[in-house]
Amino acid sequence: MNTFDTVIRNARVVTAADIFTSDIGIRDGRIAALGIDLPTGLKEIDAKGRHVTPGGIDSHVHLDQPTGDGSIMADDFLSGTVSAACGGTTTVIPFACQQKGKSLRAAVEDYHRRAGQKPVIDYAFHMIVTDPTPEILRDELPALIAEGYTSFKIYMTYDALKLSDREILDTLSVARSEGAMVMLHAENADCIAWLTERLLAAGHTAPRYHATSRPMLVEREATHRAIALAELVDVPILIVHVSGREAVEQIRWAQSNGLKVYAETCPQYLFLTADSMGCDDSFEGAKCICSPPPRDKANQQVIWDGLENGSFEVFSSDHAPFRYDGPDGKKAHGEQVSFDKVANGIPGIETRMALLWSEGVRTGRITPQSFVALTSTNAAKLYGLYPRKGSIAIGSDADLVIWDEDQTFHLDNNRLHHNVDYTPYEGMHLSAWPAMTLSRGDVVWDGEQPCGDAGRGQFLPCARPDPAKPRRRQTEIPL
Ligand code: DUC
Ligand code: ZN
Ligand code: ZN
Repeated sequence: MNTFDTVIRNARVVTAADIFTSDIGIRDGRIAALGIDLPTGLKEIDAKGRHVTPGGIDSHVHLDQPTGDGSIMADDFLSGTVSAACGGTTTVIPFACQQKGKSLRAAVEDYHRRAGQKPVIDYAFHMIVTDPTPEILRDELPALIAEGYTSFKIYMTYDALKLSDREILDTLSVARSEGAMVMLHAENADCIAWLTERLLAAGHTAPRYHATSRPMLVEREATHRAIALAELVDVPILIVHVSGREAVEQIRWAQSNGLKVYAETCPQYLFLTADSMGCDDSFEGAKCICSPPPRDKANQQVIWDGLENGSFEVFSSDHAPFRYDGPDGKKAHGEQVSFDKVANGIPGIETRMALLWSEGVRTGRITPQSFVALTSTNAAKLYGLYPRKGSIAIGSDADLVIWDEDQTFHLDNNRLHHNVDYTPYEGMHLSAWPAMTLSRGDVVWDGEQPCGDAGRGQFLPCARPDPAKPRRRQTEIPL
């Protein structure tokens, strides 16, 4: 009788802590053994000479999320998860967004319907809290956290989404008492509105002015304020999509003063600049409109430094997929539309892992172990999925990536599987791509074809994350 369903032979196994050569024995979708010369499996995979990492956890993606501005996201839970799997990601955490005036539970139920029988890899949900009424804070939010939705995002900008400082305090307070992880989108709404009004009045409407309307200081100010609000409530927070130096400085200050402030960054802040949104007034720059906007080369270096020195816990894609051509995407309101009306977001779910392996690990900027921590393990811990996800350990799900580092190529959108008609990283030189992705032991990408069945992905209720525990400092404030 065969002991294992699958054995991966001679893998160069990478975890967040170690690198070692081992066979990986998989049974019933889980890692059952690590060792040399394991018994034969029903299926044998030769990984000699290849790094094998935990499958990626992309803990910041937007799939089939209603936008309310006339645009429609190009990827749903099928195309988005297929694309993720082909790029080495085996778990995604998209957002169930509350609509102001409606219940949070309705958003979660709607999102489960949207996922339906589509996902090819496992998934959990973050919530987005946009309307923290006393009832929602007292009843719905605690109940949803108890059911496994243990993280939520708060926006400090966008009229349809943002909370006031007072509402943020009330919501952080519930996160503290219920043990949830809070993600913050830190940009100052009034500064952006003021700048946008002036730019438009001066006729500066082209996509590139998106960056001018959201300079680094609006992110710095909001990051500082988010940290102060969290310090007041004594609750950990995670600042999402950090774009450059001034925000990193706020985060480093908080971390070095003992505050539990975690941070996420994304490929666009390593590989794009504000110039990617155009140096002239052509609409093409709309392809790279995202918030916060990419900055400049010096800020890219600060983000690299932060990945290296531990300022960042998470490297996610912030995949927010809109097509360039067609009636639903970047051109939903035509090419003459002002920058503030262009669908906001860029695709990146499939390219995240290979970009960081190629430009981070292969260049020696970060270690393979840091790569694993940043793309998988830390997200599993921060969002209550560890150790089922995020590791290569006995008992963990057999979510694995076998890396091909023999090929070098220029990225071409035609090789990607998302439903977007461009990639912001077109033409970039890559020196690694997943040779194979396994999700719970099933091959979902074989190096040439996606091969996971729709609906095989499982919903993952999340535990209350340890990193969300407050410091419980001594204070006279009745928290
Ligand atoms: N924030 C995100 O997290 N994604 C897309 C746009 C935005 O503002
Ligand atoms: Zn955001
Ligand atoms: Zn996002």
